Amino acid sequence: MSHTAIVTGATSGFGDAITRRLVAEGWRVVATGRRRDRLEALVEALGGPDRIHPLVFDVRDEAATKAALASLPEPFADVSVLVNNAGLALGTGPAQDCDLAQWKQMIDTNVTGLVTVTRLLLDRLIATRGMVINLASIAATWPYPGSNVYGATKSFVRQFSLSLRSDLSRHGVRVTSIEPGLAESEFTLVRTGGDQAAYDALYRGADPLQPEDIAETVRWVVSLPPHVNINSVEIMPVSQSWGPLQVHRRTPV
Ligand code: NDP
Ligand code: 8X3
Repeated sequence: MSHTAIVTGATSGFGDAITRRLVAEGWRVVATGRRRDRLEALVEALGGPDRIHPLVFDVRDEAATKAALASLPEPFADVSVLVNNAGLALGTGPAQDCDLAQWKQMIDTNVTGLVTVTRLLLDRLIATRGMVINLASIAATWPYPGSNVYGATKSFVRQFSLSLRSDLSRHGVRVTSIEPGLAESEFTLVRTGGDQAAYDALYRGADPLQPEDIAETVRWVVSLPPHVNINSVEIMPVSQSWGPLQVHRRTPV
């Protein structure tokens, strides 16, 4: 494996923390996202263009994604670790109240975008006997009211990760699905359309996971010897656990 990783969605939250952690561990990182100013700030913060290469594209735009990945200069082109982190949730309401455009944006980003980046990099990952790390979610496994399409996109990511394993193991390529629970990041502001009160209420008193916890998990996964594959990692803050299944009763009973 070369020591070059690509991290999608590096402009905030998990992707930003993963990029910082990998660079601190001596990796070269291609950091991607739509917000150029944030990527430029990251390059500045992490010591300049020798260690980190910014790549601005929207994962929903196949042509732009293809052009961006084809433009990578050496040694950044020699990617051996792909961290598919870019993604989002939009909305918290029940399915019957949801906006179809938001559903499609989640599918286009979390599913189609992730698949596009993966397919475009597969030859390089096989050539380097590399690794794919996908950011799924506990919502892939544990549905909750309002998880509807978001949860379904993450189920896709989880299952795609396991299926990729079956195709790639003969090439020595490892695949891991990381499935975090409650984690504090801009994710919740994006999901709620910038509702700071909802953000504060969700995390208050919960000691949620922090992006650095996910970065530490990625560091651990990439540091394991080449014969070891972590298939999936489900991570929650201690404060989060399972409730009873809900029962909706007719009224009057
Ligand atoms: P953030 O909102 O902080 O970061 C999301 C990142 O995704 C940003 O860098 C954003 O970059 C990028 N992104 C979103 N849409 C696109 C797009 N169309 N093209 C390119 N990049 C895009 O969220 P988190 O760091 O919390 O989330 C990262 C991943 O982890 C997501 O896949 C999320 O579903 C998952 N996750 C999050 C959890 C949480 O509770 N926070 C828990 C479990 C999983 P930009 O806007 O610059 O394009
Ligand atoms: C984010 C975690 O529980 O909000 O994927 O769906 S959750």
